[in-house]
Amino acid sequence: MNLNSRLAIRIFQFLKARGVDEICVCPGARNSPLIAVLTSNSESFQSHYFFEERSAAFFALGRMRNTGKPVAVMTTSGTAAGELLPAAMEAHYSSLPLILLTADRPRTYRGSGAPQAAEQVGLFGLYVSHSIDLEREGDLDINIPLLNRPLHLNACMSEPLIDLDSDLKIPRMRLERKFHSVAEQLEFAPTPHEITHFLKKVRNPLVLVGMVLPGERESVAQLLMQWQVPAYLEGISGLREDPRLKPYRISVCDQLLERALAENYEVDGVIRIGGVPTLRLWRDLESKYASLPVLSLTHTPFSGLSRKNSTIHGDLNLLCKEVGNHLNPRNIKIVSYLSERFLISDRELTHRLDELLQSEPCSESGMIAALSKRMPSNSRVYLGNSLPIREWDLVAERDDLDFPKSRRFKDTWASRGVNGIDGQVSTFLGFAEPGEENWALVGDLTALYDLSAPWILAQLKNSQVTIVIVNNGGGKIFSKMFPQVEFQNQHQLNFHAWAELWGLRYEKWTKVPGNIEKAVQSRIIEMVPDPEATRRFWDQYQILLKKGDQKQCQK
Ligand SMILES: Cc1ncc(C[n+]2csc(CCOP(=O)(O)OP(=O)(O)O)c2C)c(N)n1
Repeated sequence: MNLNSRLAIRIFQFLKARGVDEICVCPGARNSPLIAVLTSNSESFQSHYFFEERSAAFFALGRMRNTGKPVAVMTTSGTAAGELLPAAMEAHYSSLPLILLTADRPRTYRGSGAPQAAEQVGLFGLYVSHSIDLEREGDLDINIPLLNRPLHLNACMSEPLIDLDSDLKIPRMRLERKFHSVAEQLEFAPTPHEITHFLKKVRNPLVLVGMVLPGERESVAQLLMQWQVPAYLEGISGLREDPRLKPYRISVCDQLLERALAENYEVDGVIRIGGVPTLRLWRDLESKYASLPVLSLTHTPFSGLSRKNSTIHGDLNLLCKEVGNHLNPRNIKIVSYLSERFLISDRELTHRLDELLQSEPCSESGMIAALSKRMPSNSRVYLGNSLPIREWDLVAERDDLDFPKSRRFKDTWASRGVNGIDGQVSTFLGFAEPGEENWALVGDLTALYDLSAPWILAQLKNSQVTIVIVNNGGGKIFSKMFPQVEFQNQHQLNFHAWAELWGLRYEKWTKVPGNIEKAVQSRIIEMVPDPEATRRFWDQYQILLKKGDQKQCQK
């Protein structure tokens, strides 16, 4: 047996030992030795076959979020390897253990410019914990840790490429290691002094909850019920619709601090739980509210702010327990008394917002609100960047149906690591769960970015998905930011032919139907909002917010 097969076997042993069960395979000649070993061992891994590496890597992100396990994506050499960079960046900031397995020509080809020979080692820069160059099985140290971030294995394959004895099996690994969660990997230190100090000192806190992993949601809910402080819950926190949190829930994200102040609740500290929040206030904390203290409790190591703040990261189950008792208990009663009017006024504003949505059912927000109400219960929802996630947070249905027996949305997720509009459909397809209602809501440019994503659907057994494209004719997020229409890449395209290409059902909605059926077959729904209604909605919404402003001025 020559070097290639032995190296391939070693690599697969390494992956198995780290809990990898799924590999996204993008075939080419250079990675043929790896594929030959893999196909002879089809019982060891579930393989998903792609022709396009970028989609494959984004799909792997969705699988990791779905299963909680690391996933490998394997490519041939050259630009194929480079296609993995965007997903590696997203995995880095989302703390997902994506394994990038790239085949390469032998080391002697480096810098030669020979066909399909490129400088692959170090290609992913800071976005991988290690970039390991492998030419022989002995090069792969089986003890290299897999952290919650990408890892690059670069496998040099010499010719002849395939030298397998038929039906060669991957020997069982002696070292059986399980995938370690963040909590297991990190030594959990006692709560640092600055955290306890922050929690004891803050009098009028505001909590912002970003993305929380499903296994950590109950701990966060318990913490919020214990604290009873006003909390803004993003959709991807999975807690937005939790009826137990309704008494403390702030529903409208805009002008939060100004509206709180208008009701005499002067926020003197922000506590963020989970991922970096999407709402505007988070950006304002850099400038307009740069002096406001911020404490972050998060499962990723990123503070999400360039200025001074306190960030502690680890398993939120542990963190919530640890910090729960540190908010000054005397404060809890005072805070709920002081924040009462703020909460009431937010409920009034939410009520007026809901009326507005009903009066403009053909506006973009009106359609998203109606869709969220009529979606089958227990749907798994994936939200694209950038307007869909923001509009969902503002207008989607907030109240659960029959908690805890049934949930309105079983899970809600988005890729908020680097907020890219690339690979969104592929990530959603990885996130989709067989036998369940899987819904994606993405913008039109976002969909256009990932046209090859449905390729994998044919390999997903029993997975029905619904991809809703909000086709507003370009990057409409920019219409709110810049006067020049050039930013928007406006277009007149529709997605009918795209659905046809992949054999998907197609519907076009200019108004959300009163009754939405469960998906019996994967489908694409093109939602085309009325631009005039959308403009009227935003104008009216600004007026609603201004009324709050006037109240503040009067004071
Ligand atoms: C890969 C990538 N390129 C560019 C951007 C910058 N960007 C943010 S939003 C956006 C437009 C999105 O348009 P669309 O998908 O139609 O959604 P909408 O404007 O309705 O939110 C762009 C280009 C990005 N986030 N990611």
